[in-house]
Amino acid sequence: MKRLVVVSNRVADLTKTAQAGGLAVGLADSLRQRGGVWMGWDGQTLKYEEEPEPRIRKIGEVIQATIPLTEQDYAEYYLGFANSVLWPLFHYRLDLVEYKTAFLEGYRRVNAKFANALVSTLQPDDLIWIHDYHLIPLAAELRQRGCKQRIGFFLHIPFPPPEILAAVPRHRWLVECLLKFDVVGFQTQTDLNNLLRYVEDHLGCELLPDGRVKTRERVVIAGCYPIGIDVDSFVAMAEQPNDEVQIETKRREILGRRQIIGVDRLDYTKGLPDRLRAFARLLEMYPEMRKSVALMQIATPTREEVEAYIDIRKELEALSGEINGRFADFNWTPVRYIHGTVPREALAALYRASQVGFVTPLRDGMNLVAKEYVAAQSMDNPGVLVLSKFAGAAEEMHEALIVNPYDVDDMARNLCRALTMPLDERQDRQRALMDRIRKHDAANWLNSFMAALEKGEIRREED
Ligand code: ADQ
Repeated sequence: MKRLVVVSNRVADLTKTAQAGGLAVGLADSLRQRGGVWMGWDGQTLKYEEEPEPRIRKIGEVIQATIPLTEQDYAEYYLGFANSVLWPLFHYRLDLVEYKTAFLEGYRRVNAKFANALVSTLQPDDLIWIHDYHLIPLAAELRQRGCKQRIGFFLHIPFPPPEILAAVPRHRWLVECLLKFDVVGFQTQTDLNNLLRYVEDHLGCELLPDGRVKTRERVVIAGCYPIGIDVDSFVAMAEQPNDEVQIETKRREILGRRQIIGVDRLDYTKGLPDRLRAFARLLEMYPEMRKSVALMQIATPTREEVEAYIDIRKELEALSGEINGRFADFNWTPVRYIHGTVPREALAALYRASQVGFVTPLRDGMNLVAKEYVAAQSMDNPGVLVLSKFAGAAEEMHEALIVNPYDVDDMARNLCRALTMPLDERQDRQRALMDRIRKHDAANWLNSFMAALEKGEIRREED
């Protein structure tokens, strides 16, 4: 079996994988079986003139290789090109793109640093798997250094239509970089189609009948590999009793109250302000819902140095205060807004104790919260998933109540429908959704991508 080399912006903590999510666990297991390397930034910013050697740690059969960045790299590559250009651009938010030439230079410089650090650890037979938008030029950099190994890329976030992509300078270069990989994987068919349309219209590439892209140098497999969760381990976690959540749930049961739950990184792509407005609209449109339902929104802070993230935090705090001010009673708080992270075990128990999972991103690569919510439900009395049509997950999770995250009234109506849905319909939907998340679980994602990378297998479009 060939060794696997995984590269991502940050490295998962390989000593703590038992508590981590399905993605990190799956990749780490695969690395352990095959032996391999996981390389990424160590999260530190240091002052240096000469690039330091990567820091190597051996954890069982896996080598962890990390490099530090400079303050300038962090500002231009991470906060700049990755999170102020590519992140908004790929989420169709041209209004939030802040393009600067220095950001592009920083992005190229850091990708070159990754390549320099990586080449010294590579063996001729390695399979290299690069993750996400931070590292699009990495295959090109590696090829320049003589790397002949098979290299795959998986994009965790959406890929925009050519009309949006073309608005950013150097868009052609970005896509040409993607075509230096042997395999390019996307979350959904929509993302894949966007790439295919671009390479055909802007680069004049030939699309082969089996779906591969022919360039002057190589034939690239471009495929759709929807990411999933480790369903069984999430089910097991949700079935574990959690004292604090149980006490809270009992109290709600006595009072006859239901709970709607939202769990997200605090990001403008997640549609949080309109989600809160939709909940307020539910209370307006259906006054009988007052005092009988509450919204718990857990939002983990991220990228707090980027302006757009400071704004969204302020907006949400103001909105939750406003809704509570308007509707709260001495013994009922309609919105519980938690600005922080909840441990995974508590999260699983909270999903299970909530009658509605409310997942309304304006645009999302996949959205694993939607899948976790379904995995956490009990078949005896399952909750209902209300899901944005713009989450990648909506391409497969048809039995959720699918909503338009820009339409507050539509979301309010569907919340009401979810809260009043009869048991047999909830069970039918739950059964079908469980089948789907099992079919597209973390192992399936990993195996199908690895089959393309290792054996050149082409994945056929499924239902
Ligand atoms: P994210 O944008 O981070 O991921 P998501 O897929 O929902 O979005 O994954 C978030 C993970 O973090 C989930 O496992 C969730 O449980 C956890 N999480 C989120 N908020 C939390 C909180 N407040 N407390 C505790 N845990 C929390 C990116 C893309 C997605 C894509 C994934 C995987 O943006 O579209 O699905 O990568 O490819």
